[in-house]
Amino acid sequence: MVDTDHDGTIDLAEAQAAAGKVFDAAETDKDGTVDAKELKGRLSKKDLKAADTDSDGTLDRKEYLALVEQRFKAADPDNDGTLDARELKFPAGRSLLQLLK
Ligand SMILES: [Ca+2]
Ligand SMILES: [Ca+2]
Ligand SMILES: [Ca+2]
Repeated sequence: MVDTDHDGTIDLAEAQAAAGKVFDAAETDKDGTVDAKELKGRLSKKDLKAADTDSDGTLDRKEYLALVEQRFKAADPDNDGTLDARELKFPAGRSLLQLLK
């Protein structure tokens, strides 16, 4: 689903496109941000706080996508700019996928 060009790997653009859709779907009260309730367990309280760079208790789209980029980089230890199935199975890859579905 995330792998829109079907090459078997996920690049950052695909991850951010998927994350943007998740953000829009999760953002049910249309106030422009997602709070813990809207995130439905995708993020722990601690992770939400760490990603909430303006400390307003919620994540706006920019904060959400910045977190996706950060997790993408953490999940890409060979630094080739794509995540293959093997990389996605590691904890860092799985924590990225949580933000994409
Ligand atoms: Ca909201
Ligand atoms: Ca915020
Ligand atoms: Ca890689």
